[in-house]
Amino acid sequence: MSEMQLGEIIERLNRFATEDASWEPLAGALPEVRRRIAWIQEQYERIPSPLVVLMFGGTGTGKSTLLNALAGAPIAETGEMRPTTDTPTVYHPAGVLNDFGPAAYVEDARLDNLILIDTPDTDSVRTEHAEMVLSLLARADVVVFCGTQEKYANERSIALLRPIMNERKIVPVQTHADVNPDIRDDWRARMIEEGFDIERAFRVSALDALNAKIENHSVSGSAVEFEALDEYIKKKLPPERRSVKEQNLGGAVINTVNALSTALEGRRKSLETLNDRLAKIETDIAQKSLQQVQRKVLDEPHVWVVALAAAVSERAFGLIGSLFRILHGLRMLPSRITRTLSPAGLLRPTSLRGAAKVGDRFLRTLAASFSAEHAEANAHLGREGFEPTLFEQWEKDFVEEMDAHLARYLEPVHRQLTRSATVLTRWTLPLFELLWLAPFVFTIGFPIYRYYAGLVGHMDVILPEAGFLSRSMGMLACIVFIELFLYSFLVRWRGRALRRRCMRYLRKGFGTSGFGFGAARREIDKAIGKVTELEKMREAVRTQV
Ligand SMILES: Nc1nc2c(ncn2[C@@H]2O[C@H](COP(=O)(O)OP(=O)(O)OP(=O)(O)O)[C@@H](O)[C@H]2O)c(=O)[nH]1
Ligand SMILES: [Mg+2]
Repeated sequence: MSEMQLGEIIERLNRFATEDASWEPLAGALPEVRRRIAWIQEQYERIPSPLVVLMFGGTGTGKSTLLNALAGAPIAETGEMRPTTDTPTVYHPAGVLNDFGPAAYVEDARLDNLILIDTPDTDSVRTEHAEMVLSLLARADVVVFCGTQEKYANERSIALLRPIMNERKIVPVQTHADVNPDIRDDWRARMIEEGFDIERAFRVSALDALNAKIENHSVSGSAVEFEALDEYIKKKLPPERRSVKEQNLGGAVINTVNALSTALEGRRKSLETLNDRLAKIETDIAQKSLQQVQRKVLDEPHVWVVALAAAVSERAFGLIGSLFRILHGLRMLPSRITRTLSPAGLLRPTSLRGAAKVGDRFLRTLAASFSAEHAEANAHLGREGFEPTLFEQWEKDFVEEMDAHLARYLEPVHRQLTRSATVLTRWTLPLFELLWLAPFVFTIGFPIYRYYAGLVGHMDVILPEAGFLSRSMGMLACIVFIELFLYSFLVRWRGRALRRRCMRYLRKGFGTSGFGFGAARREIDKAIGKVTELEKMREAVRTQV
């Protein structure tokens, strides 16, 4: 992985981990991921700085002796007592910050881009030594794993390396080569079996090498391979420090992504199942709500007639119009007094908004009837690690969503109602007015015309016979009565037609979305999105490394 790709993937991983998650499996895994990313970013910044090589291993394996041999001077304490080292020795070139904590800092201008650190042991009775090693491991790029014939398969040492497998370059070095046979093949095989990536292993006598260096004669015999190790650590690795560190960081990124994937493995399927379950519950609620709303606004056709009649009487004019208005007012008087008109309130979208409105009360009662469905959804959500939604919150969301739903789907019905009322008043009413006005004008007007025409023409004037007025009035009343009856019938007929139309709108409108679980669904979608992102990241890491 190039440095740019590495930087990109670290940034991506960082973005992934910094977003807050309410989904428990992810939220539980994130703190550790964030800790790891902080370390990765810190090490990423240190790519150009000198390579940090750590002497690592059990007590008495010759770590301090090996460091001294590499330094060519007894800078670290060695000894027969176990353990010997309890303070690290940092052997470093000039210009290096003393930021490895409490340690003996030894500067050597001959070192080039290389810091060698002698650490305490991993396996003695002094358990704080292992802790010290652990904190130093966080800064190491290369681990020189010192082992003797007795200690190379030491579980205490391997246990410290396992969590950072492939995040540090590990170089097994068998010491005491002057007294023990070669165990490197077995050691290497064991390490590879554990999953470590081992490029090279050395076998040296640190003691012989150190003595040769101190006495200033060339190394020979069992110390010969020391020269190769010396060359490898001092000459080969420092110039390659970028690629060594990048490889380490690549390993850390892979491990982090893999750990996350393991934590969330197989969760996609269950998230999708959860989504399906919620969808089913919502469909159920939608259907039951539809039934309830239907019962409320559709099962009683008179509601529609009343609603349309109210809209018509608001616009009515003329004799028939005014009579219709009075008639409607009288008819509604009892229900107005007893306030039993509530269903008609549902037909007015505006009345659905705001608390204490007719629609709101109806919707609250409706919500309360879904407590079982709510509990079931909550149980499913809880099992998948989502925050349960409180009933009060759910009820509030449900009422809001239903309100919006009804407003949306009753909107066209309401428009239709207004249109019908307008047609019935603007076009039909004048026709009805004409129907009584024409006979009236003819009945009353013709005798009057004849009377005046006779006066002018000196003809015989025939006055209407007695009782003419009352008879015409009676006839007029009959006509008006029939018209009023017909008009009311028309309003009633249109009202029922509106009801059928509303039924169609509502059936279409009551889909499955929403119904109080919108927020939970968004959380699930977010979690699915995170799993997808993680899968993509895993794929990107796999192809780039
Ligand atoms: N024969 C032989 N003895 C060695 C070799 N390396 C170290 N020793 C001896 O082993 C003993 C322990 O060596 P140290 O270097 O102190 O071991 P260490 O790993 O630093 O031990 P701690 O500091 O306790 O962790 C010393 O007496 C060394 O002289 C070697 O390659 N061959
Ligand atoms: Mg030591």
